[in-house]
Parts: sequence; structure tokens; C-alpha cells
Amino acid sequence: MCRKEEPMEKNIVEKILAEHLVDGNLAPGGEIGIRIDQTLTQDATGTMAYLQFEAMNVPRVRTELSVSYIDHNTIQIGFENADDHRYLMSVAQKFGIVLSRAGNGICHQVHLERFGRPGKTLIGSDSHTPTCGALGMIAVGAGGLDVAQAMAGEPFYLACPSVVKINLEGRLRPWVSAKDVILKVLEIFSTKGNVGTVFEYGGEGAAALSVPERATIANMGAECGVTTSVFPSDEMTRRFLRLQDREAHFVPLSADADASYARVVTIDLSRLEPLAAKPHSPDNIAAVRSLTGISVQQVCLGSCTNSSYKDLVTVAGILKGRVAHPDVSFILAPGSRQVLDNLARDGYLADLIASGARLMENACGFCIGNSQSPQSGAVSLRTSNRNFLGRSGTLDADIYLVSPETAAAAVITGRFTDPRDLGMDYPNVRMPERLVIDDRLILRPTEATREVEIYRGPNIGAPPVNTPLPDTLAGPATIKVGDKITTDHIIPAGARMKYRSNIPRYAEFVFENVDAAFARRALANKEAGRHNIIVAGLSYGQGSSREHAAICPMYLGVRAVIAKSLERIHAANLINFGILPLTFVDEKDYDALDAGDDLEIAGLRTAVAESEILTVANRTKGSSFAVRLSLSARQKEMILAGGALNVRRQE
Ligand code: MIC
Ligand code: SF4
Repeated sequence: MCRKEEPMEKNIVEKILAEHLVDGNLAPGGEIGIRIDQTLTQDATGTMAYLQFEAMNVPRVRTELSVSYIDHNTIQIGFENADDHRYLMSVAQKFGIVLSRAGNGICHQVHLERFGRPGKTLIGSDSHTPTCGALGMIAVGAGGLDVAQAMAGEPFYLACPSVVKINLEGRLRPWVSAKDVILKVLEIFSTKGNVGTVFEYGGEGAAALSVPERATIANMGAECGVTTSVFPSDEMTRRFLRLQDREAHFVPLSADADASYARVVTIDLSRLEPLAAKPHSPDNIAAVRSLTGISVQQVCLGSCTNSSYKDLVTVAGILKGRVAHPDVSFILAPGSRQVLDNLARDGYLADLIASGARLMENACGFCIGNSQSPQSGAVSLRTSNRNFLGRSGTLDADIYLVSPETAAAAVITGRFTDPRDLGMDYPNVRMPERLVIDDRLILRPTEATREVEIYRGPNIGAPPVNTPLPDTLAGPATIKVGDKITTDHIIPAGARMKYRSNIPRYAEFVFENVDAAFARRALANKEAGRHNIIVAGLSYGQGSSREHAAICPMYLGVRAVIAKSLERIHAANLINFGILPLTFVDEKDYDALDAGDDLEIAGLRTAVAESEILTVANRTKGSSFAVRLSLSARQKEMILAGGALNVRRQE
């Protein structure tokens, strides 16, 4: 490893990466491999991750800590998810993984509370893993296969990020909170164009934010598409860890005085006002005041973004003595059992229930659209982090992302209301001196549990494996989509998520909400011996880390995506499963291409090994165009072999 390029004065990101670097140089853009201290999985991505881990024949995880959470598929209509949970519990015991049982809470909230540690590295098979950046760790979302490899003790590979400093000045005014800060960040940076970047927060405004507030901000950096977000580890961090009975895990961490950054952006917190992300993208920002009066049919509080004790006590304070407007269905899903338990003990839960809250499980629930889909054409205000079209389960609903304060105001009035207009004092929440901590839903493996037999229900199939890259790729542009296609568009979650462990069944829903005939068309092409090619605009694969957005298309015979640009986790997942992530050299070629055009890339194996630019022949139009394939040597090997599992097998 060459450390020549490492600066003397380091920012926080450089410090943690330098400590964990095992391959490559710390120069932005190049591929680096880092040692991973902790991993997390959740049940919707976890079964695939552990099936892949099993295929690696490693007797016990090789990380300091690996945690398996059951928090996404907890509705359990049909036997599938209950069986999957049993599988996850048995795998955890056998391979030395800590398991957080259903009912204990959402992975990111629980990991922040119970496991995250300043200075450590964490990867998780969920895109909001960066939530733990609030504790001063490098926490990155990844595909399940990457997490499986980290559990097997292998480095995690990523493009060495460039670091943008977000300098927070001033203090938040009453009624303005952490959600408004990250919505401002989304307004500035948008959801595209931030691949390969990390946001490092600092300044006096950051120092005054509590860890749960920092967590809301770090969590939704995922919506900008950054690799992760990180805060210093300081007295606020110590205070949070003390409250969690974990002060021993505190280590201070800050940037050196002369640390350098690719860019510095300053936000004056005292000038912020309540904001909302309008349908259907988290970067479609407006001032809440400009939306005043729009009638609201549903308000959902919770998700991994805004369901800390402080968030919910603030809402309880606003709603105390009032009841939900008759037009509003008021949903409440606390982020963890710890939050719910303490709300109950301190009396706030009673205030929330009295105000008409429909209490849901401590789980993802409404956020992933597997419950509480709003009525047709509804306006739903949510404190969660994504409002992509159709994600709520109701295609024509309008979902707005707002702070807990703005959500509470709408519960009372039945309309979009700037909470400053409620005419009441802001309920300033003082955190208690002690929280009740109860880890009895966390199961720890022992030596004895090594002997456990793994439970496999009928829903679980072996993860499909691709074939080596052919020398000629020939087939239609089976679909042409526009900009900002999210993984929710590619493979919906919600009610379909129960098939996560059954790829042939789940693959039937690829592009369900975009072009319902896609899966049948693609399968027919595959059966006719042709390849399928997806053509896309900017920022293809935004959103979740679900590797199913690569595995299911692979199963349908998709061999290449040609896009104007691709998002980080999705591009890595495509490579892991042997699908070519290509980008147009000249974006005008996107316009010239039509869905159904017959495309061909010849001499592919040599071209992949030797060049970055490939030529695509458009047989329908009688023309050709150039595409870029930017891969490291390691990634080339995977693409040629037809995916990471094949490389492992060859080894
Ligand atoms: C999401 O918020 O979209 C999810 C569901 O948590 C996903 C993971 C998944 O699809 O299982 C994510 O964010 O990675
Ligand atoms: Fe769960 Fe929603 Fe958070 Fe994803 S974004 S982990 S679905 S709460």
C-alpha cells in the first residue's frame, strides 16, 4: 500500500479510511479496499446475503461484530417471511451473528443505539446504513454479496471518495429541526451527481446537534447518492453513548485544523425554515408555508429517519390534549423497542394514543409500502426518507416528506400547516438522565449454537448464478426509461417483498409499475437465446441497496444497462452479478435510440479486458455509438466470469 499521497492534516473520513486501508491509495477516484469492523443485514436483503455467505464455506463470521435484523418483512401474510425469519435465526446462531428479533426495531435505529462505535467501519445491506455516520463512523450501504464477503473477512471495495465539508453555522430556531437541515442539503445537492462523495459535517451548528438529530441528517444523505455522511465524535457523542450505557465505546474524533476538502458548503441553521419534499423525489423541495392549506388525508410518523425518543416526545408535546383531525389517518411507528418502551414509561405514549395515533409495530412498515398504503389520490405527509412514485403502495398518492413538527401540525389541522403558525410554544424536549435499556430481544450466539441445524422453508431457493460473459452481446433494448429511475421502479418492494428469497417468482415484478409487460418480454427473449439490454437516463438505480434490482433482471436475461449515469450501490450490484454497467459517451446517443432497437456488441471479452470504450452497433438504425465501461481490474474479472460468485468458485 502506498501512503505517499496521504495528507499530513486529515479530515475525519481520511482518518478512518487510513486506519482501515488494506488495498489501493487514498486518492479520490481510485478503487480502495478497506477492512470492515461491523456488518448489518436486514431480513429483506439478509436471506440472499446469508445464502451467499453459506456458499463461501466460511465456518464463522470474521468481523468484530455482525448483526442480523428482522425489521422489514414483519407483516407476514403467508408463510414466506416467517420461514425466512427462522432461517435467519438459525444462520445467525451457526455462524456467530448477533440477531435482533422482530419487534426490536429498525436496523439503523437499533444499530445506532446499541452497536455503532466512533472510528469503526460498518457496511450494511441497506442503503440507509450511513445513519451510524452520526456516531463518527464510516458506515456504507452495499449489496448483500458485498456484505457476505465482508463477513467472510474480505475487504470492501469502493471508489476512494472525495470529501465535501458541510459547515453548519448558527442554531436551529424553534419549530425547525434536523429533517429541515437535510431537506436543505437535498435542495442544494439534489439526488443525482454525487456518486463518489462523502459529506463530512462540522461547525458550531453541528456541534450543537444531538446524535439522533445527526442520525436523521446522515440517514438521508443516502437520498443524495453519497457514499456516506459523517459527523465528528464529540461531547454530544459521549452523552448519547452514556445514555445508552456504552460510554466505554466513546473515542473522540475530529478533523485536523488544516484538513482539506474538495468543496466546502456553509448552511446557516438560524435561517432555515420548515421544508417539505414534494412528490415524487426527495429533492423536490418547497417551503412548508408555500404549501399551506393543501388538505391532508394521512400522516405517518416513524421510519429509520425520524423516530427517535426526542422526535416522538416533541410530537407528543404538540399533540397533548388534542385529537387527530377527522380527515387524517394518523400512523405512528416508533423506530425501536427502546424508544417505545421509554415513551411508555415516561407517559408520552398515552398522550400519543389519546391524540388518535394508530400504533404500528417498531418496524419499517409504512415506509416500504407493505402496510398503510394511503387512499386513492391521497396526500400523505411522512417523516420517512423516500417519496418515490408508487413506493407507498398507492400509485396515484402524493407523498410529502416533512419533519415531525410539520407532520404533527397537519395531524391537528388536516391541512399543510407551517408549525410556526400553530400559535403555541415549541415543546423543548429535555432528554432524561437515564433511558431504560433492555436488550433481551437481541440474541447472541455462543460456542454451543455452532451445531444448530439451518432451517430452510420452501420459499428459499439457491441464489441464481450468471454465465460467463459471452463474446457477442446481441438483443433488443428491451426497455427505455428516463432519468432518476430508482430501485423501487426496477423491482418494487411493498406487497411484493415477501418473495425476496424466491428469485423466479420475484422476477415477475421487474419494472411492474413502469412497464408491466417487461418481465414476460424479457423472459421470451432469453428463451429465444437473445440478451436483454436496459437503456436509461441519468442516475439509474437510485435509492435502495437491494441487489434484487440486479439479480432479478439477471434472471430474466438482462446482460447490460446503458445509462447516462449510474448510482454507486446499484452499479456495484450489477457488476457483482455479471451485468455490464455501461454509460453513453455522448448523451445524444440516448435520444437516437428507441426501445426495441436491435443492439449488438461484438468482440466483447477482448474489449472488456483491454479497453474502456466499447462500440454498440444499432442493427435497426444501421448506426453505431460508443459506450464507456469504467472498471477496476478486480471488477473486470467479475464481469468476465459472470459475477462475483463465479470468481470465488474459480478460486
Ligand atoms: C428501502 O428503504 O428502500 C429499503 C427497503 O430499506 C432498502 C433495502 C431493501 O430493498 O430491502 C434500502 O434502502 O436499501
Ligand atoms: Fe426501513 Fe424505510 Fe428505513 Fe428502508 S428507509 S430501512 S424501509 S424504515
